[in-house]
Amino acid sequence: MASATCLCSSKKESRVHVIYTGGSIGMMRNDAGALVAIKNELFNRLREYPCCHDKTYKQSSENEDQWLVLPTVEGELRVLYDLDEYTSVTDSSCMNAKDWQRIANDVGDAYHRYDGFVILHGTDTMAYTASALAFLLENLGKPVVVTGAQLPIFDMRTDGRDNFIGSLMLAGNYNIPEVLIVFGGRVLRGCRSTKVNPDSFHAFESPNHPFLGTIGANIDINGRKIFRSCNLGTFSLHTELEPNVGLLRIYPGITAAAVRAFLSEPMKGVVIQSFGVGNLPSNDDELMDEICKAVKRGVLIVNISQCPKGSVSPINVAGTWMETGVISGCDMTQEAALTKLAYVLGKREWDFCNKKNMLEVSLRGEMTTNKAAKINDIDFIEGVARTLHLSMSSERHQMCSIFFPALVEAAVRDDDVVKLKNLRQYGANLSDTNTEGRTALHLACFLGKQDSVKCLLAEGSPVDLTDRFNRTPLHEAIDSDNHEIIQLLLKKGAVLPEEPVELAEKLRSLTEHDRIERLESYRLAGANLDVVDGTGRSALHHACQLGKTDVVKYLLPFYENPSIKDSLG
Ligand code: ASN
Repeated sequence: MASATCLCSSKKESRVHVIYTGGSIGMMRNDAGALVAIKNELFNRLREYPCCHDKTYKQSSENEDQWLVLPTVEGELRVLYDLDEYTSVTDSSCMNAKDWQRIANDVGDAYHRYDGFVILHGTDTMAYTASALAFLLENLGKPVVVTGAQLPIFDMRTDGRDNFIGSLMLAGNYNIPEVLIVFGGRVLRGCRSTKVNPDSFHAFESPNHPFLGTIGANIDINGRKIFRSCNLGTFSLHTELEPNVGLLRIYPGITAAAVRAFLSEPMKGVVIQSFGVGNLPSNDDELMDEICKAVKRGVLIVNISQCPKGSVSPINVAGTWMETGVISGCDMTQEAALTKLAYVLGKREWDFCNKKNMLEVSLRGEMTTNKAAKINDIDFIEGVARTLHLSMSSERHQMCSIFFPALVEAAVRDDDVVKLKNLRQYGANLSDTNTEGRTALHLACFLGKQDSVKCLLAEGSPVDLTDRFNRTPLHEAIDSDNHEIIQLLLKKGAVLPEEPVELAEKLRSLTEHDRIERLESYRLAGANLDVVDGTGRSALHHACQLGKTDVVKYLLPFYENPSIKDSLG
């Protein structure tokens, strides 16, 4: 057993909730040998199978009749399980999004009462259900194992018993926070799985991701392959799925009319299954035009390959059709791509841009992409607080005072105003000074991050604060020759604090080095260009003396002081 994933606890029992939705696994044979569903029989029959229920075990539970108990396994917790049999157990080929939502709801309702879940399901659409559940069960912290069988669990020759018992062992003993498929001795990520064989006991493959483990003589879990989200929120259930989504498999000779019909209203999202690395018949202008028009209408189009193995590779795609706003589905299975699209489109709180971004990143380990979903700053702080077991507000306050400056600085560097506002709402003081007396506004002006400057000024950051080098945000804006930012600061009342003699010195130096743009920055910041130094000489005097023709041409119009003009002749 992989200790990294085994539930470490002093308890001796774990509790698993089994939901029987249908499929061959729970069917019985009638006299003619045909498979039939017999209502409410599964629980009672399992009770009579010693490998599925240990009648001798003395439970710690008061309500003993509710539970079945797996026989003891050396070194593992006793798995107690109860069973919820759906009233209309169904062949999985009859299931749809409503069934996925129902299962998700039932797991959500029971979430805090169990250590894990097993969903008994038909094999035909199992990978769709497992993928949908992976998205609907947000921030999952427990295993949800979907399993089924090619042959009923009560047949003499069956894969059902091994699949069922293996799933129970996994759900009750392992801390794998994922929706899994357990089938034929394989532990697969649900949203990476696909059914590849209607007869074999190894009916499922995970073509673009290694198995998470195997169940043979031992249960071996590859802890490093388990998906652990960056998002540190607690478990929540999302139940809305957009129904107007579809899978369009391209084939040689497909007509533009067929594509148009498929992409037309009310379709909101389509997964296109293209050829090879993501190719379409790009020589068919009419067909390609239909796709462009759909993208422009706001239909979200995700491109995946018909090849079960490998990934769409946008740079190798023939033509430029993906550049019109089509999203690469990378190496997603069709099941994951379709259910992800329905999930993302069902997120009413996300705007169009956010939905598109979410399709481009891996949310549950469903695809291989180099774009990672960014960890949210607030989740980061909460995560550190949890890891350090900080519960007192003084401790959290101290931790925040360490992290906030770095996070505010990072937000300014990215010119990310949303982040800045989130941080402020979470308690960060955007006007704080660092050890050098500098604020985020100093940095934003220095880096020329205009949106951050606007945001910080609107949040009341002091406009004229001097750091320990006597520099204000206005100095930073001047030194980066950012004229827009200079104007923003002046509007907020910034003034150049220079003494005339000091200013004259600076202007002289700029003149010597032909720094006309910097002279202009000073002028915009309110500097008098005709200010004179201790010897009564202005920048223009110096420019004339040094023969700096361009500087003279620049300075002349600003010279109001008649005595200077006189002295220059
Ligand atoms: N038709 C069945 C189903 O998907 C197949 C099975 O479970 N083996 O429900």
